[in-house]
Amino acid sequence: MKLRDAWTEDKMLITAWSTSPSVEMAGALARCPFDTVTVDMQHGAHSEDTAFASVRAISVAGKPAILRIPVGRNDLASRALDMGFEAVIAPMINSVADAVAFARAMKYPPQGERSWGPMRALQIHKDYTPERYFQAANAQTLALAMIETREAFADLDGILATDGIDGIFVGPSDLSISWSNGAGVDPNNEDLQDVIAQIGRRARDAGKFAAIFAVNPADVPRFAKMGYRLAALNTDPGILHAGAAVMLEQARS
Ligand code: 3PY
Ligand code: MG
Repeated sequence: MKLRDAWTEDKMLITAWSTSPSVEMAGALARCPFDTVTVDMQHGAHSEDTAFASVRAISVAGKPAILRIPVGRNDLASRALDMGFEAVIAPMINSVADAVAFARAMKYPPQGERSWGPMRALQIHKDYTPERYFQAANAQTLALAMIETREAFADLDGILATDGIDGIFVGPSDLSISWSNGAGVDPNNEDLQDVIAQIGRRARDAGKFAAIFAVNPADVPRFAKMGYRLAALNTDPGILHAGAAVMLEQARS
């Protein structure tokens, strides 16, 4: 398992974000120079079939894989680890109780209540025997709790202090909706930037990883200065459009 080791080098990692229910596309993203690929089952169109096949396609390219589960699907969090994903992002963790339930699904006893059965993970993480996997999994797999509402921000210290939560992942779009009491969605909202900076700083102070979704490439170095060490860079259709725009501009010039 590679993600935690890469992260402890204290460099900004950038993840591709796979929303198309295509194993080929997830594999192609992994062959691009991203550090990792996130498969999105919350808003992305991935099914369990395409997500679980994607983890293999991503690992064949030598990259760690992350899964975002749908809201409250902690059963899928355990299952994602069994399939070989190294990290799970759980959306809408709005309270300590949400964080505890997610962490318990992610960690083996005594820390949590993940049930044993990582047979597919062992095919992907070939360096591990079952016993070594059991000993390493709680420390190596990453539980990332999404902070994307006012309620989550109000409970941030408790969420950060939750045993088994390895880091937080900020969702700026939902946070902007919550922050404006539903007036609109604007992930670049100026008023939010101080809040985003504060979340990054408080996560680092608590010894937890800070991650965030970046709509624009220029946001990534800005977030790095705030202490974030993982940024998702747009989504697969966004990457396709941006690449096509650059290629077509050159082709038509
Ligand atoms: C958000 O910005 O709300 C997200 O969930 C990013 O994926
Ligand atoms: Mg969101």
